[in-house]
Amino acid sequence: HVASPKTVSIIGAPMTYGQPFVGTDSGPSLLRAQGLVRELGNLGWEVEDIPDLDFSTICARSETLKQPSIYAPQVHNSLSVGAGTRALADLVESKLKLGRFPLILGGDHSIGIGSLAGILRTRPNTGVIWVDAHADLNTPSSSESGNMHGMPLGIMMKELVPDRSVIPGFEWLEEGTSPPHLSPDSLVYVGLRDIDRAERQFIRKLGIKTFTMYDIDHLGIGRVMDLALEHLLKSDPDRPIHLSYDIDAVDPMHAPATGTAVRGGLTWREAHFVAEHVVKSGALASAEIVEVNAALSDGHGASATVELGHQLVNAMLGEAML
Ligand code: 4U7
Ligand code: MN
Ligand code: MN
Ligand code: MN
Repeated sequence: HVASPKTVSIIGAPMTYGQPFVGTDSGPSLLRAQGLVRELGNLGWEVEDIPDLDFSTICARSETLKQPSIYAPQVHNSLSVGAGTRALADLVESKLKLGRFPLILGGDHSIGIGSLAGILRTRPNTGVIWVDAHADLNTPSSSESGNMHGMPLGIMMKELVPDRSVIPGFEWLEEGTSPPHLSPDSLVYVGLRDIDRAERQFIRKLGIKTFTMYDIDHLGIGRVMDLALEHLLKSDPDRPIHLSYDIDAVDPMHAPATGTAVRGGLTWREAHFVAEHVVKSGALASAEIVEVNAALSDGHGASATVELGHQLVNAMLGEAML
C-alpha cells in the first residue's frame, strides 16, 4: 500500500461557480474553525494549513472575458470554474509531488475536476471512491441544469468528453503529453439515490461500479465498502485511493445545509464508516469534502452540517484507527 504520508496539506477551495447559490465559499473556513489543525496534529499528522485559493480573484477575472461557447448558455460559469480548477489542480499536483496528503475543503463539487486533474497527472493509477447522492457524471451536452458541480466525473472521462478544449475555460485540461482522464473502472460510487436519465445510461454503458442506497439497505455498509475496495484494489493492490465526499450523501436529517439535499441518505454512523473503512485499507492518499453550504439552512441545520463535515474530515485522517 501507499506509504502513509506524514504531512497533510489543507487546501481550501471555496468555489461557488459550479452551482447557483452563494454560501459554499464559506465551507473551508467553517470546517477549519472548530480546531481542525490542532485535532489533525493530535492524530499524529504534521499539518500544513495553506491559505484558501483566492477564487474571488482567480475566477471573477476570467469570467469577465465573455467568450462564445458552443454550449452557451448551457454551461454556467465555465470560465470561472475552469480558472479555479486549473489553480487547484496545480496546487494538488505540487503537494502530491512533495509526498503530502492533500485534504481539499470545498466549495462546490465542480472542484472535483481540479482535484482529479492534479491527482491523475501525478498518479494516473489512482482509484476514486465518490460518495454522493448524485452521480456527477453529466457532460456539458447532457446536463439539464448547466451546473458544473453535476459534471466533474463526466468531464474527467475520455469516453464522455474526449476533448475538453471545446469547453471555454478548460483548454488547460488538454495540455501536455497525456492529459488526465479517469478510467470508468477506476471509479466506485457510494450512496447514489438521485441519478439523471443520461447519467443512468452512461453508468450502464461504461459499466461503472455503483453502490446505491438500495445496495446499502440490502447488503449493509460493511459489505458495500468491502466490495467497493475490492473492486478498486483487486487488479492493483498498491494503487492510491482518492475519496471525494459530497456531504449530500448523508441524510438531510444530519446534513440539511447543502444545495441539492435528497432524503433517504447515509446515517451518521454509515457516513463515518465509509471514511473509516477506506482509511483502514491503508490506500487513502487524498480526500475532499464538498457542498457544505451553511447559508442554506437555519442556524441549527447549518451548525449540524458543519459539525458532521468536521467529524468526517477527522474520520478521513484516521480518527477511528487505534
Ligand atoms: B452535486 C443534477 F439535475 N444531476 O446535473 C445536475 F439533478 O455535486 C444535480 O452532487 C447535480 O451536489 C448535483 O444538476 C451535483 C440535477
Ligand atoms: Mn450531490
Ligand atoms: Mn457531488
Ligand atoms: Mn449537492
